[in-house]
Amino acid sequence: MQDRDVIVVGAGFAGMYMLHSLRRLGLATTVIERGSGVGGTWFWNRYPGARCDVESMSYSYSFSEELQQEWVWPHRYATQPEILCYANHVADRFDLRRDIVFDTAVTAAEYDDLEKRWTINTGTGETFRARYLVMATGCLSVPKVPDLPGLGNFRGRVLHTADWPREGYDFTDQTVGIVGTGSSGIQSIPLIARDAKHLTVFQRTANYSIPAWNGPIPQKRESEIKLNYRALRQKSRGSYAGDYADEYYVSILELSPEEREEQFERRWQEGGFNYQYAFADAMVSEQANELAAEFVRNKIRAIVKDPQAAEILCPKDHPFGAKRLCVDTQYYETYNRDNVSLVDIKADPIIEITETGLRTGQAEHHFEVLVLATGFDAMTGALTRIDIRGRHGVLLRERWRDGPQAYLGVAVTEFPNMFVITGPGSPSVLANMILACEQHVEWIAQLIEHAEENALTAVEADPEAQEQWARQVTESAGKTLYVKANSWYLGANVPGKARVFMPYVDGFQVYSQTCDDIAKTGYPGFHLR
Ligand code: NA7
Repeated sequence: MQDRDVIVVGAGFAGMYMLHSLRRLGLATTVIERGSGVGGTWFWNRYPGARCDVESMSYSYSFSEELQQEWVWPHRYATQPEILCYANHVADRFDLRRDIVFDTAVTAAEYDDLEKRWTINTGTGETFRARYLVMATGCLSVPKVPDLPGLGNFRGRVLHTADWPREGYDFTDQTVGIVGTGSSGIQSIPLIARDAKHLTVFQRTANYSIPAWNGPIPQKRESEIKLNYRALRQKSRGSYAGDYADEYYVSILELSPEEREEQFERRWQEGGFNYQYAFADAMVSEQANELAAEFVRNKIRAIVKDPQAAEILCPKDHPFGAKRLCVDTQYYETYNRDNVSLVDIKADPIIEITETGLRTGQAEHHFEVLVLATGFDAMTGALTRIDIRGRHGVLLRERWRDGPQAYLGVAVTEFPNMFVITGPGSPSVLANMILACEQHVEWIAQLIEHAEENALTAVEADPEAQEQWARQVTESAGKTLYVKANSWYLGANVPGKARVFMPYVDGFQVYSQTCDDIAKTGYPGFHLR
């Protein structure tokens, strides 16, 4: 049994910075990581085409001026190998590895109310004890394998985008089927199609995707950003999405039809999330949203030569942006290739996976490799699959059966001294994740420092404060169009999961300010014992 001040679970971007911050406080900290390396989500998601959808000079740590000045991002949106290389550089630069235990999955954690200690059990049999437990387990870290009848009968190779072989996979001359057209499907389809003999895409829900227009970052642009990095990071921290791009400066409904087309075209040409975040009314007005959506549909119709395929690819059953927007490179163009076919499994659902492919109501499809780009048990999956027991043995999974509740998305009643980074009820996936992680890490470190200085033995969220926070998160989301899609934001992609909108939608800047105010005023909403 190892005794530590703090155990951090997960060595992704949140866990690495948490370790660095706790060391600065002089606290004995160990990070426990399931993988054999750092990087979290970016360690596991190695599928072809995996890259971030926030610009890399923004989607990177801001806590060290030296680090952000010295690191060179080769592309506007970095690839998974580039991001993993960065994560490894950070681990080396700040000498983090000596306090990370790799290849070790946390299986259970239990709080002892008398001792005021957490006991943490792992899959390797090693046990740890700590005064504080920080869950840096990530929002998108538990792959969701769909419950497709007959999946076990398939004789070819099955690959999940979020659990990709480390050595990669060569699709050359292979026939491939892919299920799933979220970000992972949309990023990988063009590259699989390039190598495979034939690719069949099985699409249940069409998604909105905006071109990335990715490419090398021009030297001049890089120098400008580096010269102004501090100010740009400040701007990001004061923004809705934790990014320095200008946002919410145009209301679609206030524009004339000509101005509207011009604005939509401009954002389309800028690429990526600018298309969503430029418009103040895109996620609150159905009418505005429909105009933005129809512009994208018309782009799809113009790119995809087969009109029938184009219509299948046009999303019509949910508002633009209500499922996470995708950012692509040559996605729609891929459907103009001779070796790619598209099957609409909403119209003609999958009946079963067979030994050599799959069968829908109307046809039999054969392929050698099946790619599942079917997403994650998002936001809560990594927490509920661990047996986390708080005071009196209460199980977190049970407490969250009807939907997760966490005060500020950070702390849970009955689970003292446990903190969750980018947990449900915080901006998390609606913000630039790295900045969101930094904000949480700094705030949690400050709270732990406060507890240490004041000789507090237990910090716990008040049940009423937690209840009220959860209510506010739900009410705010209910005023937007985010709730009008069966998305993983709502847990709708996991059968049996409570349908609760999990991210905080009022903006990263409002959220950070609220957290700061709470810290400054003696932590109302927490019991400090
Ligand atoms: P997503 O966005 O959850 O996409 C999963 C896709 O898989 C989506 O198209 C689903 O269709 C489809 N899916 C899931 N289960 C099934 C079954 N049983 N049958 C058919 N199709 C299915 O996951 P991603 O990995 O692409 O992206 C997750 C996030 O990672 C992304 O938003 C970025 O933030 C990075 P559905 O829409 O449910 O009809």
